[in-house]
Amino acid sequence: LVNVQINGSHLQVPQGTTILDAAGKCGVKIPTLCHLNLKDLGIVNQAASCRVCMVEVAGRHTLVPSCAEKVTEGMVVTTDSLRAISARRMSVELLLSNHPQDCLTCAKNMDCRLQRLAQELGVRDIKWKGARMNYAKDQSSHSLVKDPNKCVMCRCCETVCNDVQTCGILSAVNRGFDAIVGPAFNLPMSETSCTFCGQCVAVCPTAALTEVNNSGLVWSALSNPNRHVVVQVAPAIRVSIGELFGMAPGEVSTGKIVAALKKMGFKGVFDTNFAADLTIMEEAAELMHRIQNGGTLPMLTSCCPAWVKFFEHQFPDLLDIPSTCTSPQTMFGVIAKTYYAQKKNIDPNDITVVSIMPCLAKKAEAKREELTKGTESYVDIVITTREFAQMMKEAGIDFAGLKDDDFDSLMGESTGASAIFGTTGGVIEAAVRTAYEWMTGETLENVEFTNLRGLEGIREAAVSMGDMELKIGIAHELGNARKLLEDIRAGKSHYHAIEIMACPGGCIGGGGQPYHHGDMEVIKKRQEALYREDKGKKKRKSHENQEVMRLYKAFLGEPNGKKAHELLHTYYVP
Ligand code: HC0
Ligand code: SF4
Repeated sequence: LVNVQINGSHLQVPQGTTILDAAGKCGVKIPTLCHLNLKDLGIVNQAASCRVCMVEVAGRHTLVPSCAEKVTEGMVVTTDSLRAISARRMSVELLLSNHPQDCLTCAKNMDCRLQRLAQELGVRDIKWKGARMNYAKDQSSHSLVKDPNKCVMCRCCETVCNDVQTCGILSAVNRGFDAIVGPAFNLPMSETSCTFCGQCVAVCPTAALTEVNNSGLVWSALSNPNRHVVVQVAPAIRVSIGELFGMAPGEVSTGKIVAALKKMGFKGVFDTNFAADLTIMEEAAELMHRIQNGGTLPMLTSCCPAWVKFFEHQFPDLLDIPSTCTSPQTMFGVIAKTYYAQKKNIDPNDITVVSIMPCLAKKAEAKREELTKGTESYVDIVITTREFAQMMKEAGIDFAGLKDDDFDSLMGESTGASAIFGTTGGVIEAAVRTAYEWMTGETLENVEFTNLRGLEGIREAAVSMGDMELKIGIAHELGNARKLLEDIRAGKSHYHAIEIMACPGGCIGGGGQPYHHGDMEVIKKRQEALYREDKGKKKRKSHENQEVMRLYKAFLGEPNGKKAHELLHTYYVP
């Protein structure tokens, strides 16, 4: 332990602690901008570039960045001297002098760390006026918008993209005044190997990286009397959206979401969980088929679109191992424009399918050529949890005060198995519940496979199914996925099935979720809520979903059969 003194308080901290963390331990908050500490991953952004956390250390002539400087025995630190405060304010003023000051109309208004710092440090005037960066916005992708003029060079996005996701899309380009973080040669994002996971957006302190906002498209569809607009809500939304209305992380608000969507004028309010049960029917059938017929193993889950992009870009030699099932989002769109349209006697061309997803990659997924059959799209508009919350605010909906309502029928029923899709480990647990009963012919009494649960980056478990041991691997975050994929490529993988989700914790930590600033406690609360949802359901296996059963009987035929294949399966392109 090391003895230090911070603003007059004496404390002992372990060797290697930064001044910033030591100060936090004695209740002294040092403002930061570029600092990002993903504690659970052991990843810290080492940029120390913003110079906002400067403090005085006795005996040193210059101020030091507290995020990078480690404490030493007997160190005496002052964080609130006039010199430290002035230096901090000057750093913020310098950043602002080269930053568009359009806060009122900025996508991050009230959610921007630079704005908050300016407010907390009482910046009232910017002494430096002069040239500004003048880059074009990159709006080349369906998922994210990059506005380099708002880049403050904190390099949080770079840390996440390189160290967590191992995608290596973002790094510092250009020098001096023109320096920004972007892809090599400042290529448009759509021309890079970006997976659109959106984790860079999730950690960007300003609006240099934001989602493509589609809420305007939803409002115009809703106001068009000729459109029959239906909506689906992903599993992970219900445990996070409350956070944007002052509710605690993990409070479940399914009924309020339905009530809000009905108020907004959707003609059908449906559940992606219904489609998740449908996905399990297809995926479990495909897994069984592969096991029983000597097909390619391991089979990888394929519902996470950032993960799909990742293996297409990085492992083009392994395109035969992912399941061919499309995601629940896509399956929902397909069923809405075929079965639902028929049942309701509506021309599919008059239906607009809106998805509410915790994910930016889902926006790009909806536009994938393989999933749109030419020009006709199955999912028309995708908005994130954040965009949905914003729309409710625009409409003056008092979310927390809404009375619960129920999803509409035909595509509204769901089981506990689908509830857990939103967390890492959930999809494979759901698949195992169904595969177990189909492979053994026995009833599965205890549906909770707790050894598949948790938040470690890579997990594994074996499940006995009659005389077979099903070996399962699970990874979340793409860097962890890469390790499992490299083992497969090297012929060293012993799994039958692998679940992969690109974001920390799975969809509950998606790039479109309320900002959690790398706090895994928030993710844990959302995860616990999903498992509570599952526990509270009478039916907890996807094949017990009666609406799904009726869909097969009346329309699809057999799981993994001919029609199901035509409509619900896809292929991958390198
Ligand atoms: Fe997910 Fe999904 S579970 S990817 O995380 O599989 O986004 O919530 O909607 O499609 O169901 C996201 C969440 C989904 C899909 C489902 C899957
Ligand atoms: Fe990297 Fe994901 Fe951001 Fe693309 S979306 S730049 S892969 S972090």
